[in-house]
Amino acid sequence: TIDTADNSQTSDLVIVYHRQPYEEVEEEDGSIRLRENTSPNGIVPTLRSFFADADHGAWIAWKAAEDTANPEFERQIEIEDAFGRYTVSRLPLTPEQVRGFYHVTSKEAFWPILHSFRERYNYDPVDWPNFRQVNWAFAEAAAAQAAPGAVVWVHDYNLWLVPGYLRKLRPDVKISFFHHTPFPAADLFNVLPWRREIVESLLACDVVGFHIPRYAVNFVQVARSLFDVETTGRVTVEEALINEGTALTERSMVTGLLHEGHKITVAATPVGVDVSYIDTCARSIETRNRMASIREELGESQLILSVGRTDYTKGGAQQLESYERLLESRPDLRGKVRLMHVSVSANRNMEAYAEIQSEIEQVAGRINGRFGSFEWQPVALISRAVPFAELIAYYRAADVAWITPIADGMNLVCKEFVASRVEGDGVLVLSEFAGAAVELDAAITTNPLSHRAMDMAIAHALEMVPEERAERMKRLRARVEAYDIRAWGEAQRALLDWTNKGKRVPATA
Ligand code: GDG
Repeated sequence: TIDTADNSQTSDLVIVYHRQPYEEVEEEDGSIRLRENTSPNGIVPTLRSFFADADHGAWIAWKAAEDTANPEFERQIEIEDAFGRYTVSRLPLTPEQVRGFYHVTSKEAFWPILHSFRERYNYDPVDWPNFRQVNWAFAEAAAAQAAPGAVVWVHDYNLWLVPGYLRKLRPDVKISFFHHTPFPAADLFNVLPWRREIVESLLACDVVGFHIPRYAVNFVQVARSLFDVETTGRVTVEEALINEGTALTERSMVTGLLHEGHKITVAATPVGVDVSYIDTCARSIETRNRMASIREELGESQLILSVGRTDYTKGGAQQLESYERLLESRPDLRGKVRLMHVSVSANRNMEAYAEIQSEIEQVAGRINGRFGSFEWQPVALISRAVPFAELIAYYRAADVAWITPIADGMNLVCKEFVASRVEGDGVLVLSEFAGAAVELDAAITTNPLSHRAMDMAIAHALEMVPEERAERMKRLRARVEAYDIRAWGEAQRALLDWTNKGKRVPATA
């Protein structure tokens, strides 16, 4: 246990998120400058905004040891920005630690199970003691920063063991954990041999959060399969999360667990996008000019847009195959439609991702070879990251956004597309296996594992009459605007306040 009387523990909100809140860039003279993360659409700015409510905050992230070997490296830096003052603790991790904890255990063992790809699950290379060590380091760093009774907010499966360790080090703090991925049912989750250790750690939290009710329901089922837990509340899922057209819909969920006398709130709060930022960007003169030139180049052709990380969960190859079938069965569409397929790899050095990348390149190459001509290229495959402002111009210029992951915790791309359609037109085709599908009932939902469903959905999208497009987009926009990133922030605050209510009572009360 860490002594809470130590004055260095001054933060009443500690965020444990693997990435730093700012990017470090090296200037020409070799000095290091901090700058905003280049993807303004991420959740990092939202997480930082929580510090506005804290007297002092802290953020725990990791940093590659080759950078931290520099004698001038500061393990802790103090940041003061628009949201207030906070400390960023940077844990130096060696390349072996990063590989073991992130690339192997998180990406090869956990990721496939979380997304129901049992056959991709790779157990053998896992170095479990290494995973424990890295999680312990995060827990220790959080414990060292947290003021008595502070809230510690931990993000994602790569830090699953942090809550349990932290609870031992600091019984006084309130712990909230948010999952950005799906959470599978017991038949699948319990494939993990570390299941008891992981779930016991999660049961040390005060709040365990997910995007949608299905994942919360699955977590409760897993917890009940492994421990003697009682359920303490059940609610009917709010209407905004019940789309009959998806495989992920749940109608009610348990909201509380009791484990060894400790209460855990289970919550489903779907993350949204920064609608006001996207709106401003979409309406800017630069975006409108860029969009006009994209449309001019297209001529009479319809543009189908697909955006996602290169990952087997995102279903890129299956989608391209559906496009190939479309061009095969509908000669009238040849020369009249183009697919822009943006597939950016975040983990180039991992074999599984290199494989999927080459599969995508192969199918795209085959389509262009079979159907393309000097004047018309059916697929434009983009494998490098497109700047966000450029992406918004494509979102605006597209006729159809075709987003068909095999499994996806939420999927923000489809919400960004909707937020960009300020003129109220455009069609969204969305996989029923993306968390977002339970909210977006006005999209054309489809099953990416069914050829027929995929082929019918894209054909329907290309032929949809303007009235139906406008009516669906209106409903989509209402939903995306109402449940934006700020609404998600409010929902988190409400949960954290609930957690924290003991501390908020004035000392005189
Ligand atoms: C995880 C969960 C959950 C993509 N290509 C480019 C680009 N992007 C941006 C998009 C979007 C983000 O990346 C991708 O977010 P997603 O939500 O679609 O997917 P994951 O990366 O898998 O995120 C997911 C999310 O966490 C949040 O909880 O929704 O289910 O898997 O914002 O715009 N951005 C730029 N250029 C690109 O080429 N600038």
